[in-house]
Amino acid sequence: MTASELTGAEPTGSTLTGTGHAVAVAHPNIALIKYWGKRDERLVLPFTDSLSLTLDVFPTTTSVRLAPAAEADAVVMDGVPARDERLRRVTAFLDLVRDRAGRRERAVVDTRNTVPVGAGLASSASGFAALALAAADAYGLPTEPRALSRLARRGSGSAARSVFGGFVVWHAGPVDAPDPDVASYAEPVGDARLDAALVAVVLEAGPKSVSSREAMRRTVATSPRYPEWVAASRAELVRMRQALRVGDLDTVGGIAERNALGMHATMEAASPPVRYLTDASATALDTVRALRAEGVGAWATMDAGPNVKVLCAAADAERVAARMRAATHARVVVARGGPGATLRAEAG
Ligand code: 2P0
Repeated sequence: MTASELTGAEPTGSTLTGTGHAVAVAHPNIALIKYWGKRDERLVLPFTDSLSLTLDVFPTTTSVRLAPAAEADAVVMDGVPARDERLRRVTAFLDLVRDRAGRRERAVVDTRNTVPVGAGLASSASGFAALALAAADAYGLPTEPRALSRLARRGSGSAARSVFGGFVVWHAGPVDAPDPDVASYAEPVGDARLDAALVAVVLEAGPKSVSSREAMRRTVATSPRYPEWVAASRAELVRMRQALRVGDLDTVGGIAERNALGMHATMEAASPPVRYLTDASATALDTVRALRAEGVGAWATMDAGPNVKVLCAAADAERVAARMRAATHARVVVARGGPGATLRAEAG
């Protein structure tokens, strides 16, 4: 079912400002230094800077079409009408766009993911990056990348990073910034010199039991380890940027794995504990360690789900993928650095 069929809304033509209809594509990103915890929930301002690689797999394609006659937004995700929390988040995001654009028209949103939704493979990053670009273009807001990154952040923190391709850093912004919303955005790590791959081991494709939003909240509020992780993460980001500059994969990988394990240890110390990693994750982690013991540069990172992503040199990716497949019997996908969010020309 398409969103237009759902509402019966007729497609609109171009409007006074904004194109009235836009289609955008964005890719997920995987953080090597994680974002975990908000200092401001409404503005989605993180406690720490984070650093990621945008992937060249699992794109999300999102169409936003203004529907002046409609009384409510209609949102279809992968052919299914969105309801409850998912619908509420998209509508709240469109309300922000409408507010900024001084517009009132509701919209028909049709979004197609190629990544399992809600399984720690960053569908909200590609999803809100694509939605931000398509909605900004359709409603006539600036689509300049930094402004877009700030806007995407309001939908989902990690989406701020998917606006850009390759290695990306998201600045938390100074706590005493005159306008903290303006001070928190992502930008490319322009001087990164690393030909890396991320091998995604898809152990589970179902939705997670605790949303990352709730898990972050619980971690910040109750984990005695959180302040220690924040301090470590800040130091690790500085060292990782240096290592990226000189193409030192061993250092980048070592920091990334420690940062991810530290994040999971921190949330497991929350009350009640948040545990995303499973026995299958542990098997994957053991395989990564075994590869390293054999002299293959491979390091693991895990997000809000059991899936394991393995960072390695691009030249080692197929070998690493074969080992991960053999050890876990899971679907394994090799990803490289991918592009930032783009508009598709055929919308009109
Ligand atoms: C990250 N994750 O840096 C971290 C690491 C998961 C683990 O960003 O609440 O969907 O919408 O801002 O961006 C996933 O959280 O959270 C995430 P919200 P988001 O990639």
